[in-house]
Amino acid sequence: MLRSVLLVFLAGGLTLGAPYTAKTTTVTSTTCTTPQKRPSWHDMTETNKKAYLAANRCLLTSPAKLKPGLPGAKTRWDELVSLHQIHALQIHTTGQFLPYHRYYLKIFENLLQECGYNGPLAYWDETRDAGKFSSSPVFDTTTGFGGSGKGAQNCVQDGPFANLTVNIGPGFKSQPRCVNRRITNALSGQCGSSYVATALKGDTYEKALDAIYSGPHLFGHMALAMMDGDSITSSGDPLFFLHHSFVDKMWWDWQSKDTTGKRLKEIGGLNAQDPAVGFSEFPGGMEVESAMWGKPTAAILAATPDPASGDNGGKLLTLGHIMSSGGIIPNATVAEVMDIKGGYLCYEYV
Ligand SMILES: [Cu+2]
Repeated sequence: MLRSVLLVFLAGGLTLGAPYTAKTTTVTSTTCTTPQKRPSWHDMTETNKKAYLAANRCLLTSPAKLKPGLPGAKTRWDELVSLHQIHALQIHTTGQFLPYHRYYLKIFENLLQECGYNGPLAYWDETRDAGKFSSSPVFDTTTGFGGSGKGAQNCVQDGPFANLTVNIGPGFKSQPRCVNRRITNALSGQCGSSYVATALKGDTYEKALDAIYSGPHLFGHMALAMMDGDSITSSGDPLFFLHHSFVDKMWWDWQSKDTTGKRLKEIGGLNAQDPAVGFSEFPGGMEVESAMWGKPTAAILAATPDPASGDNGGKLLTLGHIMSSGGIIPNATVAEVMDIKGGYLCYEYV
């Protein structure tokens, strides 16, 4: 199958029962009167583009801060990637996929602020570049992320992320490797507007979730093959956050399509992967995937949150589910991230 050939995925043992005490969430009472505007990268000011890229580079070259540290993390950037790694089996092919990645973008935004960037996050309106990703301004060498990688490892060799090292991944390993990607224009065709429209047609959260996940989200990953196309640690490439803001926008567009507000409270799915399914895009379930990619190490399991945190011990995701960031920002509930203009979050896509 095209998908399984082109995209490398892994999964390992289930993380149920890992020792972890969830902190109580910070309940916010803030209101959102002037939401920050998140532009497509195409429309971002050149000043903000350069400052945004510089802050990403700063995180990639700053030492890790968390105590106790996250497994394998040597830089502040590694901490962000490690967080994705330790949550990998809870936030893909589960109901948590959309809310956790929305929260993950907030964590990322806070880290950029540590490095002096106070502008908005940007998304990549991939519909504008569908079928011809490689000619997108996103890959500019001075006002973008640099282009497709080169050599056997597909290391990015131009732009702000050339010659930088990420220490998390591949999969559940922690090994130094370059920021790498490989652009395949043909696969990017399915990030086009007709595919996005199709993905947003579902009338329930779970239908929209599945269609976004296995549609433009997955094809974007396949077309970019960030960090070897590894779904556990693809956030090692800063480009990940532009793609996932696009994914977040798709969810928001679906939520906003219903004007009754019903979709601001609608959630569903599991809070952790079903081992028999694993990553849905890589058929065979967790055991097959782990034969190729290994399983979470003891250190990763020890750092992994209880997947049922806030869900009353059940397997189904609820609005009360508590999401955590390893201490980078306060925990948040799924309920808090449902509305991007709800107070805890305050932004809009333009
Ligand atoms: Cu992810």
